[in-house]
Amino acid sequence: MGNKVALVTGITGQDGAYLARLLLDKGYVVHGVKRRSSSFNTGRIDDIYTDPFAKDQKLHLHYGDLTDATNLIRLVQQTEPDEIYNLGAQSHVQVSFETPEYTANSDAMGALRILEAIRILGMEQKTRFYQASTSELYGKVQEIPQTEKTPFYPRSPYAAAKLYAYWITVNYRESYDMHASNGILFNHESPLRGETFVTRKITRAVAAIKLKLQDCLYLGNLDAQRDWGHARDYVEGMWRIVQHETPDDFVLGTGEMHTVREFVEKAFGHVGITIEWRGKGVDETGICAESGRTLVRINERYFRPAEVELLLSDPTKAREKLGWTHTTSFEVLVQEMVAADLKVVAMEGDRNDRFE
Ligand code: NDP
Ligand code: GDR
Repeated sequence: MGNKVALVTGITGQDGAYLARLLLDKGYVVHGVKRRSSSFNTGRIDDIYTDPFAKDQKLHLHYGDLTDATNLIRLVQQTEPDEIYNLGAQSHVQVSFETPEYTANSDAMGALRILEAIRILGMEQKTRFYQASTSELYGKVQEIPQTEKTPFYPRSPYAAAKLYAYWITVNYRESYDMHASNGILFNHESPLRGETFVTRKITRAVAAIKLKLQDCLYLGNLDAQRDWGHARDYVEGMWRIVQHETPDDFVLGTGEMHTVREFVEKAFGHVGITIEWRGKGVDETGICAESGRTLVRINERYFRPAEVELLLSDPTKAREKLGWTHTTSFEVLVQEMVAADLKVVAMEGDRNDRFE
């Protein structure tokens, strides 16, 4: 038997970069879809894409976009994948309030376009499909902790678009006997996390403040609670979902949650700064206990029109059926991200204010 072939949308993102490494390590030929961009957007995978012309190159990149059905059909036809991982998305919840239609087009219709490509090409029995579903589907709290059976209540255009993608995946599985599965993944982070998600925004700022390149970190809702794991663990979970004999939907998470405030305290703690909180609501500030300087302030622009206050997973099904569990603790995750950003920020110098 030859190498298995995987097609990955969103390969230039955080999860795409970790998943591509995992699949290459397992001997796959990996085809990744990258968007045309006016500047380089392959920074996260450059180290595994060193020589595109090498004879034994197992990673291939193709231009494409989830909003372009013709492109997706052609890519599926050309690459004949055994497995498709649909990780591509406009993935920022707050940005989705500003670009709701585009978010629906890429995140909801994108999933449909790939499923249709598989069907149009008659590949329902050959190609397995993974949809990057999200704990954002749970939105407004209906039940804690959240399982595969917890009702959904999306709270953003992003979550509403992902709700469609979730159900169309279930529907194609039931209608056309396809191996199509959803991973309902809780927040997962890493040094490769996008700079405008809260964890990376915090660890970058902590590094820049420590290196005296930034004065203050501006945040929104400090009380939000999230179930944060490491992306490396979660791409292993995605792969296991696709290998599972029967297609199904699985929650992946740590079963532990923390507030944004705790994340801030932990991150500063790793560079030897103790944060003391003063005031309430928009007037709350984080003060450096050692120097008395104000290092954290609240800015209303980071509050969302509708907030998801807390997310907490119950990943029992994944543990029992897939043998999957997270291996990186919250403590180690924060430490790894701060350590990585100390290096990144030192190299980039005083340009950190771009990442608000
Ligand atoms: P990122 O934002 O880091 O990556 C998103 C990827 O999608 C990038 O490669 C991006 O390209 C690509 N993309 C965006 N729009 C399009 C489009 N129209 N056509 C093709 N590709 C596009 O996200 P993550 O890696 O963190 O997440 C991966 C997936 O998992 C996403 O679908 C996300 O919604 C979902 N998810 C993420 C969770 C998390 O905590 N990280 C939790 C649950 C679900 P470019 O690099 O050019 O911007
Ligand atoms: P989330 O991640 O919305 O959970 O979506 P994000 O890190 O953006 O926000 C987490 C929580 O932190 C609060 N917050 C802030 N968020 C940002 N980005 N910037 C701030 O300054 C800030 N201050 C407080 C937010 O209000 C929120 O409550 C992520 C994405 O990866 C999705 O694609 C994915 O589906 C979900 O995780 C699971």
